[in-house]
Formats: sequence, structure tokens, C-alpha cells
Amino acid sequence: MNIEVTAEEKRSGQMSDETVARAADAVRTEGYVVIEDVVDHDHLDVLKTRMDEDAERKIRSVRWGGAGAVQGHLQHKPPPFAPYVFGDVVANGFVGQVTHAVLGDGVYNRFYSGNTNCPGSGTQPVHPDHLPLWAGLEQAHPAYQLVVNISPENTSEKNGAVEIWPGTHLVMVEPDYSKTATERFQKEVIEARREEVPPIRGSAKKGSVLIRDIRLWHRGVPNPSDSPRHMIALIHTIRWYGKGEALKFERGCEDAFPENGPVDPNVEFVDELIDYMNNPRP
Ligand SMILES: O=C(O)CCC(=O)C(=O)O
Ligand SMILES: [Fe+2]
Repeated sequence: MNIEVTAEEKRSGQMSDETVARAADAVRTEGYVVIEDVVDHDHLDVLKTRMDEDAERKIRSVRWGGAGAVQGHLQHKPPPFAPYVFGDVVANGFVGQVTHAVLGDGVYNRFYSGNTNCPGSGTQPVHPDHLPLWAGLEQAHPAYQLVVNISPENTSEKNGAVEIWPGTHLVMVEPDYSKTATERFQKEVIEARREEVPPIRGSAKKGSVLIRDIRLWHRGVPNPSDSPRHMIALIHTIRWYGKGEALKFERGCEDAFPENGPVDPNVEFVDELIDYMNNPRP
């Protein structure tokens, strides 16, 4: 589902309870929602230019990453220092309202990285970014992590928008734990689901944000354009799940993070340079 934020909501910096409830409901039932037009295009242009330059270096040195390390896909972190850290990307208040509604008080961010789908890329295996927390349940448990995806340009079939499988966050499949994370679902299970509810593209207009349950099946597919498609990723997480180290940012971008937002940004500011090109996670 796509949610349009009204002019009045934008002016006040907050979506109404009713809008938040609609978005949260979509995340719970469909496993995803797109919040339209809530990131400044100038910020996205700055990110696109720099992330293109960084991607060029990784493409030249053939450093494929992401699920299955498939050709043409990069694990690609945006620069964690000024002037590339923007509040409406790293701590978007509208997005925070939705993830807070689903995950509750104490929700925090535990990830700041991204996936870049380069021209000439291959097809990833269908996968969730994380499995359900417990095996052998009869019914799916509630969400515990939501992936927040922001692309610095329009995404569609034309530039390899991520493929997503609606409703699969609630599908009960006993994965084969002996296999690697991306091969745990058997082909027959995937094809049976395709018959029932086919996948779609997580297309989003520039300035929009895709929020998806971390259990939702998805995959990177070929990018037929001549420009890399970046997809910044944050992971908003329920307060009791695995809060480890704070996310490191270089000193000088503190102002991008609000004091009292709906989501704890979980950041630490450091003096040393961060080797984000070689260590793109988290
Ligand atoms: O870039 C994409 O479209 C998807 C990437 C992905 O899902 C992954 O690497 O885990
Ligand atoms: Fe993934």
C-alpha cells in the first residue's frame, strides 16, 4: 500500500493517528508499506552522486555483496559523515511514527547500510533478510524488525527495483537450517507461493520510503538501466532484540539526529575516519 502524507501533516511534521494506523496496518498484514514523498530531493541528489562515485570503485574491483554475493549487487553504505548524513534519511520522523506504532516504545535503529543493484546484475535467490525468531510455531509471531529502504531516485522495473512477495512475512515455512541463509527455502515452496500470491516490485518514487517486515521474502533482480540503483537500508528493531554496539558516525553530523524522535537512532560519534567502503555493514 502507498500512503500519501497530506500537506497539513507535512507542515506539522507529523502524520495523523489515522494515517499512522493505516500504514502500520499495511505493514502488519501485507508486510510492507510505501510512505510517499517524505525525503528532500536535494538530499537524495547529493547521496546519489556520491554513492555512484563510490560504487564505481567497487565495480572496478569486483566487490559483489548482498544476499548470495550475486554478480552486480553491492553491499553499499552511504558515507557516515557530513555532508552526507541527512535527518530525513537517517531519522525520518514520518517513518519513525510508523515503525514506532508497530514495534512500540524503545524501538531503535541497528543498521545503516544499503544495497546497490548495478547495470548488468544477476538475479538473487528469493530470501527473507531474517527468519522468524522461533522455529515450529503454528502461527506467525508479530514483527520484531522492520527494514527501512530509501532510494535516491525513482525505482521501477526500469532500474531493478527490489522484487517483494506480499504477505510472506506471515508464511510458516520450516527452513532447511543446513543450507546458507539464501538457499533455505526450497524451490517448490517458492513456486507454490508464486501461484497463490505473485511477487511485485517495491517501486517507489524519489522521496518515498519503503518499510518492510524483515521476514518478507524478496530478491534483487537485474537492473536493465545504465545507472546503479542504490537502496539505503536501516533496520528499526524492537527494544529487547539484540541491541549491541551503537552505530558509528564521524563527528560533525550530530545535528541530523533529533533528541526526542520516535526511534532511538542508537548512534555514537567518533573522531577517527570510518572505513565505510571496506566495512559496509552495519
Ligand atoms: O538490491 C536489491 O534489490 C535487494 C538486495 C537484497 O535483498 C540483499 O542483498 O539482501
Ligand atoms: Fe535482502
